[in-house]
Amino acid sequence: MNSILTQLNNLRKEGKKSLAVLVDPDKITDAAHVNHVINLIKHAGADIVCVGGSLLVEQGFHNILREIKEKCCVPVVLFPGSPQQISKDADAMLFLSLISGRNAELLIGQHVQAAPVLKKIGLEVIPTGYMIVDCGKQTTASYISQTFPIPHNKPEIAAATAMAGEMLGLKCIYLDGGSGADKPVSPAMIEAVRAAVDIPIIVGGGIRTERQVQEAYDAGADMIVLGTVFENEPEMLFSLSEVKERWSK
Ligand code: 1GP
Repeated sequence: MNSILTQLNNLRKEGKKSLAVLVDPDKITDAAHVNHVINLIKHAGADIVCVGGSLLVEQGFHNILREIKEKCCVPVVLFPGSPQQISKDADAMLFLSLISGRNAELLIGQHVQAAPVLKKIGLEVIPTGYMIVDCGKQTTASYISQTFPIPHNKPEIAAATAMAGEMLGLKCIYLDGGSGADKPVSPAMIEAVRAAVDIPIIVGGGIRTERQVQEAYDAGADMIVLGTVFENEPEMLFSLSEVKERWSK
């Protein structure tokens, strides 16, 4: 089977889009809830399940991940908030370098701790330039990382940052307004980043409506990530993923 990164690159070449749902293991309360989430993912057309969070306080991460992997038919990709969220049960991991910030631990420090473990378990790593964007309120990702987000109305900063990330060898860019953002990353910023780099662009944070999904795809996002809307109104996944199907036709 192709690696997840190869799949993303191939879809991009074919002009197709993808949709990921983000599952925060802390927000899944019991087995019935896990099953409900898995059923929705199966039937609503998500391409990838991302699992992780900036701050996990419950102990269920590895069990929930295993259960999702066993029962779900789509690839499971780790979106880790720390090296504790590494697992051989996933299909791949976004190896996040927080290039919008200047916190050395999140640019290279935690990677040094994680690298030997990742090598040992043989997990696919996707070197990802992670960029936190100010989308209306301070988010957990921004607070926990102790970094300033890129200002919402500064697409040129985002473009230059993404460009530097690509030049450093990163293989995709994740523009993130942060979980529960008031508004998504602007189409103008996505367009500027799209024009600046030739690698897949993932966009998440604050995306809740068909129009926002459409705008992100139109602006150049290759994959969008839905977290909060999936937690609060899981059935919305059906209509939001239809936008992807329509776009890709
Ligand atoms: C957060 O991009 C993800 O890192 C998803 O954000 O929860 O706002 O959908 P939401």
